[in-house]
Amino acid sequence: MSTIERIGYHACPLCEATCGLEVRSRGREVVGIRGDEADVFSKGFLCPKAYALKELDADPDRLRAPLVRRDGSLQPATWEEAFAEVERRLMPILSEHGRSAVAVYLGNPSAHNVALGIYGQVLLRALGTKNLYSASTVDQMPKQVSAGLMFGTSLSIPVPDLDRTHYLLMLGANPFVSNGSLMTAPDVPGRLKAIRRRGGKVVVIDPKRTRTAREADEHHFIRPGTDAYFLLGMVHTLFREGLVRLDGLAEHTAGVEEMEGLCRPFAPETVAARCGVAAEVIRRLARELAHAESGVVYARIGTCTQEFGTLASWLVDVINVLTGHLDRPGGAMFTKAAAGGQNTRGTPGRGKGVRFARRLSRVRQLPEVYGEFPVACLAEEIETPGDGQIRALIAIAGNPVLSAPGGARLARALDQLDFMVSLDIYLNETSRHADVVFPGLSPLEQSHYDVALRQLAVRNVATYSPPLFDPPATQQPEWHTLLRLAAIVSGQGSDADPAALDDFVTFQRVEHEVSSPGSRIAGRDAADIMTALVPRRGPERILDLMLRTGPYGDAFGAQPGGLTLAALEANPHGIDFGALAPRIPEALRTPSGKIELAPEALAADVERLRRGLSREAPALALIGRRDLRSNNSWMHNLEVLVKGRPRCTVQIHPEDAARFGLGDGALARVSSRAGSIEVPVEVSDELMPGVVSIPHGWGHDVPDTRMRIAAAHAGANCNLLADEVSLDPLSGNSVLNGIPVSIEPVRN
Ligand SMILES: Nc1nc2c(c(=O)[nH]1)N[C@H]1C(S)=C(S)[C@@H](COP(=O)(O)OP(=O)(O)OC[C@H]3O[C@@H](n4cnc5c(=O)[nH]c(N)nc54)[C@H](O)[C@@H]3O)O[C@H]1N2
Ligand SMILES: Nc1nc2c(c(=O)[nH]1)N[C@H]1C(S)=C(S)[C@@H](COP(=O)(O)OP(=O)(O)OC[C@H]3O[C@@H](n4cnc5c(=O)[nH]c(N)nc54)[C@H](O)[C@@H]3O)O[C@H]1N2
Ligand code: SF4
Ligand SMILES: [Mo]
Repeated sequence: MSTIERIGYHACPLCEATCGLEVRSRGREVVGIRGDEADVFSKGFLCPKAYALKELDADPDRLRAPLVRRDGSLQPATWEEAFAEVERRLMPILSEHGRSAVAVYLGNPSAHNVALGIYGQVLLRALGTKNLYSASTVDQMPKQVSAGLMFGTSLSIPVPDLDRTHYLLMLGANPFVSNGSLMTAPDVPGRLKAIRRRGGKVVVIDPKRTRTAREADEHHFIRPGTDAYFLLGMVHTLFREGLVRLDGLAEHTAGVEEMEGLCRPFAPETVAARCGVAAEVIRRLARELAHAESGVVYARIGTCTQEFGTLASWLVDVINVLTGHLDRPGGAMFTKAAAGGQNTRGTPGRGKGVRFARRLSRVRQLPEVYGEFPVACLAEEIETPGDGQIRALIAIAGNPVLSAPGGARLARALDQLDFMVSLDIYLNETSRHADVVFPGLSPLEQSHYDVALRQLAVRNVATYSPPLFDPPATQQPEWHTLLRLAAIVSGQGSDADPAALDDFVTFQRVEHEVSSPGSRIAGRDAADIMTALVPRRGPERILDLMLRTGPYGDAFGAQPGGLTLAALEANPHGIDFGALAPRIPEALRTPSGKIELAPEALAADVERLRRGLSREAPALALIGRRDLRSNNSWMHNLEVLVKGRPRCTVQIHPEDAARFGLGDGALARVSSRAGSIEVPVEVSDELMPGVVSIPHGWGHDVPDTRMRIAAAHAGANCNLLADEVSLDPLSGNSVLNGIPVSIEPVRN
């Protein structure tokens, strides 16, 4: 064993903050992880989860060989056997029932893993299924819908210019714990504290007095699911008090008058009772924001996973526009990403925009959004017989049995499938249902570039991390696995050569690029470009293509000194392209070439909001929460993170605890229309009275998994309380916050 210590740099792939890590190793063993002080963006920051990468890397439960179901149980198999089994089982389903009989589910890590991101799309194209599902419809889809309609592409989501703002109004987010989302910034806590240090103000709206709320200047409780009312009350105030000030945005904005009409029924006095925030507070916050030297409204998952998720997401940016804070330093700004940004491609300032509902789901007739159906439809599409029924599933880096509503039903449905494939690093609550499981790699054995998250960063930054370790000889990188699956579903068989396939898909991509009118290499020779990419292969080759044709790229010689992957390799701590700069109108891709303030679909949904005005709040409403030492459902097999007091508890206000006869530490049964779970009680005056909180991602007490530590810290699955029926109609996003529940002591 080598005694020489090696130092390598790698971006943390766990959450959206993208911290740079310094990893010390001896041979194949990680001996230490700390923040990379020289990282241009994270400057040494990390959170406790980063240390757990060492344990994740070494976790003996992590899968290291394919598994194939034989005689009812999953058994280790060779790669050839596993691909052959996929071909043998999947091809008859495709030929007998068509492409859409095979569904795909994409989980959250596919947004953090460049191989899965790029080659997952290759598989999808080869498969040609209409049945695509993902974690997006239990997360941020509402924001993608509202941003697409207003600004023209699915990731044209303005982010708060955290480092320069003087006023931040934050709803439904707890970045002291989550480290931020749809707002990529390492050390959000530090950046929030800096706002206050420079004399600015932070206001938090949340049904819980969270860690973030405690660190803010002001916090107000809000009834779960009512943010759209609160925000419309602010819009109303802006118009009523003459605070609307578009300045330079005026000539680029359509729909201001419509917006004025739409907010009329929602005076602060009218919405106050519904949302639980006093009219005077709503009015004052509107004035403060309008008068702030620079300011921004930012909202995240609490405002998305609710029945008015798309409306709330939209109104956030409506306020940013009406107060003149959009596209201004210190306001809500558009990142200009080095790679992959749709709003850096094509004709600047105008585009095709977005279209939804091009088809409807078979059983419930729910509209498609960005090519996917709500994950809440997955179980019924598997269960319901008839033409178009889903008969097979490919699950990639996802655990919908725990992360989606109605997990028990979904688990039963998965067992009814004729065939299921999982790509995962664990045998867990979802992959245990598969017939073939392909293992992923340790994050440290993979290269890393955040294609998606860098499009939402609060600075324009690019960082590439090469793999720190070679994968074991017995393992294949995930892009190989995805290419070989693509070959199988396109009829080339299970023994197709990944290298040849990779040449083919890369060449297709290059051809598409040189024939795209707006491309920086439009009209160039595709073969020349391929030659310029030699000797790279796989994700690196495509990433190099994306970077070089991106806004900072060298455009293959046309812009000498421009960005290339080689330049990133030479700068392991990242390259900083500076603070966000104004991008309106250039960033717009709407057909009108304007910011659409009142898109028809959103305006039409305001009527639903009006009808709900007089609705009473449920006696008890369930919300979710995150924990600094947890990451959705899959970091629970690491002792460093799960040791200590149980994390999966129901938090409840002392008055409610007394009312329902619940003591701290007692076991409670929480029930909803959909189901019932038992969890220990944690009495906490941080909760709004009438609101209880349970984190998601727990419930590891099912058989036939291989996560020994997680099983010993099982917790309960709160998504058994969420149902498949409640969703935001515009985005298909599930309602996971504000679920009416009852609670009672469990008596032994
Ligand atoms: N009630 C409630 N439910 C929620 C939420 C909530 O706030 N409340 N949040 C929602 C949100 S925001 C999200 S993003 C979803 C997440 O939903 P999912 O993506 O379905 O679930 P995860 O728990 O992220 O599961 C990730 C899976 O990927 C595997 N994995 C990790 N790394 C890799 C890799 O490199 N390769 C491969 N192949 N696999 C890998 C893990 O083992 C795990 O099985 O959950 C949602 N569910
Ligand atoms: N440690 C850790 N970090 C993570 C994750 C993790 O699991 N653990 N998951 C990652 C993922 S996938 C994501 S998407 C992000 C999410 O990042 P965030 O959006 O910051 O997510 P949360 O920390 O769950 O904060 C959501 C807040 O919304 C509040 N809330 C609930 N309902 C409502 C409501 O109706 N209105 C308002 N105004 N507030 C409400 C909750 O009380 C909670 O404080 O975090 C990422 N980072
Ligand atoms: S904040 Fe996120 S990216 Fe940074 S170290 Fe923690 S988990 Fe990793
Ligand atoms: Mo998420």
